[in-house]
Amino acid sequence: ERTERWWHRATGYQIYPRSFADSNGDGVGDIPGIISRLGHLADLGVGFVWLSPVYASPMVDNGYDIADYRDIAPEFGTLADMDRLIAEARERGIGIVMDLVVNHSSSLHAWFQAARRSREAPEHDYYIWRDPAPDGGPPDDQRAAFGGPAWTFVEEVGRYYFHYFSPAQPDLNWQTRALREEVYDMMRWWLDRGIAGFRMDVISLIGKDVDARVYEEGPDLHRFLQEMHREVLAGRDIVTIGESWSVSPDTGLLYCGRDRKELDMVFEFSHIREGWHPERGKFAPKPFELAGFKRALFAWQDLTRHDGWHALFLSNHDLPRQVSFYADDQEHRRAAARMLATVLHLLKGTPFIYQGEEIGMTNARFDRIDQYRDLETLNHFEEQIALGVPPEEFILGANRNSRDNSRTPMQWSSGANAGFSSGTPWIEMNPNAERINVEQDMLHPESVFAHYRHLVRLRRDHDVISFGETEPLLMDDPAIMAFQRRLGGTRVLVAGNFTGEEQHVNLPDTVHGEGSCLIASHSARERIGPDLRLAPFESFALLIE
Ligand code: ISL
Ligand code: CA
Repeated sequence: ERTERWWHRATGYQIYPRSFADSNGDGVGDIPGIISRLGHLADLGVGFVWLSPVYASPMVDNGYDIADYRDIAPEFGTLADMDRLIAEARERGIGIVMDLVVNHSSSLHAWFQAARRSREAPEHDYYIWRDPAPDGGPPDDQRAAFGGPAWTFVEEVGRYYFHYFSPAQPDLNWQTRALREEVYDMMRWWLDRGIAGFRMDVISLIGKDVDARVYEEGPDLHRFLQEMHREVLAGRDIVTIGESWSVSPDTGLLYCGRDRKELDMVFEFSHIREGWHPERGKFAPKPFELAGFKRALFAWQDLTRHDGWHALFLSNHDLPRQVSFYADDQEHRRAAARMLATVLHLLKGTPFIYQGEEIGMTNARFDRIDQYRDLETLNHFEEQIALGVPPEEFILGANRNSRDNSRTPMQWSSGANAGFSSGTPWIEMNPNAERINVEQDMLHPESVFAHYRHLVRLRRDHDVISFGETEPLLMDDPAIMAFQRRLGGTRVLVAGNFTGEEQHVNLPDTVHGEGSCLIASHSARERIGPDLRLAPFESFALLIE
């Protein structure tokens, strides 16, 4: 059976360092800023922080382009600051999980600089090179995820290198043993500094076979993850979370099954993709449908019933603010934010909170392309406009699903720049910062923060929440998400209304009963019978023993 690990009862918190807290007024969040806000995280009760990249980087992709894996970007601080963050977080019982970005490096990394100078350099084989086509053009027509061709030419070696993302992010060649050794060595170096684990960026891409155009879950993925486990992870009391855009219930346990010796859990995106346009992608608005979303989440609950583990999230730095995307960021914002938290955090798995989510921060609205900073959005804008898409139409889709609308700075107070920075923030603040911020939220009787804090504690204190089985209810209902958790004779009944209208709900007789209210957004509930009425965006959980 399962041995209990610390992260089974913990809640994670994602910090996007650029936008969290700026200590020196240059408009960019930094590590001393994070240290100054550790009290906020301790108050919330989170067990660990997933820190988006803080390594030395030219910041073409805000740090997801690493130039030195063993140093910190000067705008974020120093290695000494990082050590201090690890130590001070630890004193508060919070582990620091680093972002491991090893599908690619920055083109400014010393490895790539050596690789591009000579075919004979040992580092040349750390990257993926192909000869030009007979006409001198790229080897083939593969495209990069951030727009443009996936191949860029280097004069000195007369070859093209492969980049799944931007040209500034050349893919590392995992087939080269020496490269893998370098990565493992670097991981051990960080673990020895006392970090609590890794979130592994697009890790499902490392086994790719470029010639066969197989990127996700390529033939060597699991061989490499098992090797990494043997060489680095085994025997350490850490947590590992892989990011995989392709993983499905069919392949999930290959990453995180008990006997696989690979990862502890994966960020999977099936529920997220439910909100995207099936053909036209993330920049084409599409109304959200709850039924498909529930099917996706419950399929993973079912998968992880006896083996593996579910990483639970709705938002991150690549995704829109959840209250805006899935619920209501206007009239019912507080109830909606609390409802989304209730139904996600009471599932089985490890929940993640994206900075600002705990106060119900909303997507910022941008009207002009020059308000955007993200290379993905800017490149897609160019491409779409060239294809004849009207700019206003593109901006509409971008407001819904671009990465920047959720990357605006953390809103701490009603002061200048919401207490984020005394200078000019690197990206515009959300204009609602004066109203929606940590200070204001904590004063409010319907505090979103207080609701999250409560959920974090419930998970820590109740076995049924950490380990109980999940039984979906009303699976096809387009308005309500409801389920039961069960462990021994204890059950928890959870329900949330995803609409702005009152809903009349008929739960099966078998779940009716009386108990104690664990959490509620409206008035406390102690009994469930026929014809349950749920107010707009109401949510609650009832413990029945
Ligand atoms: O959100 C996405 C799907 O269209 C992509 O923008 C994103 O690249 C994908 O989610 C993978 O994300 C991770 O790797 C990228 C980095 O830009 C993202 O921030 C990171 O989370 C490349 O390192
Ligand atoms: Ca700063």
